[in-house]
Amino acid sequence: MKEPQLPVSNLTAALPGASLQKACKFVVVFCSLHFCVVLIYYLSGADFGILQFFRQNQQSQLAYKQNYTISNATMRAISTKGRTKEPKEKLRNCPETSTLLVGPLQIVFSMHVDLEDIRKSNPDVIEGGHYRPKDCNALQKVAIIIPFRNRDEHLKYWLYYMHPILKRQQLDYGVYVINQDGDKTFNRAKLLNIGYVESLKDYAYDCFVFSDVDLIPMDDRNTYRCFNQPRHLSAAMDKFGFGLPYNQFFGGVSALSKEQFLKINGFPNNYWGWGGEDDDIYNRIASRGMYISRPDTLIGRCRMIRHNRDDKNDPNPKRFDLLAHTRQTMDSDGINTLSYKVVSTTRFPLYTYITVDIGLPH
Ligand SMILES: [Mn+2]
Repeated sequence: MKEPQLPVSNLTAALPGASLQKACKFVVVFCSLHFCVVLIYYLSGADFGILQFFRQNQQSQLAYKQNYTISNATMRAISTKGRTKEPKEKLRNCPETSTLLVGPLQIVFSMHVDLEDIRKSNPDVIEGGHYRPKDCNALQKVAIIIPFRNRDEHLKYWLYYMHPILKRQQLDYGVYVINQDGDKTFNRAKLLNIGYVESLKDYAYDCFVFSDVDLIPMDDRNTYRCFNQPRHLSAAMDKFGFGLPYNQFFGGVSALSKEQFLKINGFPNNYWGWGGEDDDIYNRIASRGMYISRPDTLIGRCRMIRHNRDDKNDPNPKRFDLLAHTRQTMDSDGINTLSYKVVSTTRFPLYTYITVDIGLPH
């Protein structure tokens, strides 16, 4: 015999009392509330418990993946098959040694160079003379600082040769020409200090290359970047028979990281006229327990544009006396006591030009 079917409503009604019904409703409401709270926490990115563990795990996998793509070229070659293209933000680091380098270069200063032609052949250099590689993350951010006055012809050669070299070196760089205003005694080291301060207002540079305007490397393997010791880049100038005039020579082109620069309180501000300031910088470096690193004399070859001594840049007669006391004076004369006025800043297509009033010798 068939059992009598009770209507659903009757079944509910048949349950013992309304209190149980309320309890069920409460459980349902509580569960949905709990679900909502968890969902909100998760979406807002709050880290707790198991979610945190999950995220850390994801990060370490990502770190591993990046490491793997940077460090192992062979494995990369194999793994690129069938791997989807990485989004642009996840560029791999540029290699330690750029593969675009060509080695020895012919450097001559006999031909005519035109700024507009240089600009046209370097369309990837952006206003102010900045460049960064498109297909990899540059290993260093380099500010190139050129102390300057009345050397427009030399600057053209510098820009003509240096932009292509620096691009092949895969650096994230900017070019700063620091022009001393007026026609009073020149002060190279003070202009270099100013270049350090002014370039850092632009961008978070971590390396500073200080270059005379008339020096060009003859080999692009001489990378304009920083090393674990202060670097003397113009290690074999043609002017000195492709060697050094003396072992402690630090003139021409040098590179210091931000840390190395600050460790020696920057450069002296009180060397007015020609000579001595590079030896003072050498003394500062040595007194802080650092040493000079250099490329070998073949890669470190460079050419200087021949020129006569500039006006208002006569040899500084005080330089020997000053040099004898670098250790005693370096903490009270340097980047911590630098004072100057910016007269104007102009962003040219191939360089940033900053004219500064540096005052007079006292
Ligand atoms: Mn010179």
